[in-house]
Amino acid sequence: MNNTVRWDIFCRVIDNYGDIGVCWRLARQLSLEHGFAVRLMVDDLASFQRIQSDICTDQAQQFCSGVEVLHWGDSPLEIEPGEVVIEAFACDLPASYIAAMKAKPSGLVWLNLEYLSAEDWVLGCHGLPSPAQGLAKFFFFPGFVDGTGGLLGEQAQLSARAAWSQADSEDYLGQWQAVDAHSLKVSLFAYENQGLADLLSLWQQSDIPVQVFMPEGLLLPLAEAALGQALPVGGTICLGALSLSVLPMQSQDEYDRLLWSCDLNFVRGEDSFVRAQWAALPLVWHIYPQDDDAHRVKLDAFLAHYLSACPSESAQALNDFWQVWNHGGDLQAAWHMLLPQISVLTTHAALWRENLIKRGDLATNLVRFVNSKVK
Ligand code: TRH
Repeated sequence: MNNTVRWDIFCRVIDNYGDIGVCWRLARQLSLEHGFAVRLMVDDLASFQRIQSDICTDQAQQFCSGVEVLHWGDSPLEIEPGEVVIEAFACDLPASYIAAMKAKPSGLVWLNLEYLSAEDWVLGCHGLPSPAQGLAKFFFFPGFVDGTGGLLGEQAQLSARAAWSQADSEDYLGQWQAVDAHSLKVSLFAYENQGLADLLSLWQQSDIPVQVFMPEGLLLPLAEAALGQALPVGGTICLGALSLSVLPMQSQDEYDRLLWSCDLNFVRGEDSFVRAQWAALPLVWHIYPQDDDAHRVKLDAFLAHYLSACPSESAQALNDFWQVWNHGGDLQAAWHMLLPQISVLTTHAALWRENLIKRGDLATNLVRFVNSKVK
């Protein structure tokens, strides 16, 4: 396959930034690293612009980082389908596009890119065909183990991470607040989390300085309520041992640099969660909450994998903190157990990343899978 092969990626933004975050990362990588002609159809350009500031919200068609971006609106999409079609997160392709796919004589591979989960059933479903509209559609599952599609990870970012130094971290964080060599540096990205007030309170009373870098978003109103003051984006407040900077939304690549620069990263959803693993530093995951509590099983499934080779005291501390952060409980006690384990958890995070690298990245695995299906 080469750059005469077109990949079409369809993305519907359900909420937040993860849907477009995953699709944009994949689109860029397929174009920049694999040399394909990539077209990204997305229904919400405003959300897209939040993570890629040069996206214009009023353009039906535009080019960005070598990817053709089309606004997926209500009117029928009259385009010739690509050779590879990716439906992200079962977003349902437009009827006009499916009709054009059926009319295409041969050589089309259609995949549904699924949500990330560490549950065992993923292994049995990854790569399976499912007849749809008279065409074969394949399920492609990201994952953490052999037999899944792996995780999205660009070669350029993995190399840049490896070359990132202590001085780079200080320069990066120094944009927001002067870096204290003896502080704990924390990035804080999560959904509305009822534990936030307790966390901010215990950081204020901490024995060591805690420097927090919080992207603007869902946590901001909660932090303002907890601290009883407005927190302007771009500003920093100091309360006891806590210094808290509120960051404007960064590009995806800049957000990676934030993760590489901190000692502990609070992340959420799917894509920031994966980025924190590539950052190879201790992380706290706020999983996307689901109505039927399905997220509890997903959280435990990941922890079982992630902590299987971690020293037991550190594993227990991280497990307990994640449970309290996600489901409530005594955050103060959990924090005091976690803090002394940061150094062991940093070593563990580096080993985890080495294992992920061995499994190959998702885009490369996807290209291999598609090649195996091309007749
Ligand atoms: O934003 P998320 O919660 O996204 C999602 C959605 O809720 C989605 O419906 C759900 O299915 C999925 O999670 C599991 O969290 P996530 O996945 O971490 O996506 C955030 C994206 O935003 C990610 O690509 C990183 C990016 N980002 C930036 O580019 N700049 C920033 O400053 C920050 C904080 C994030």
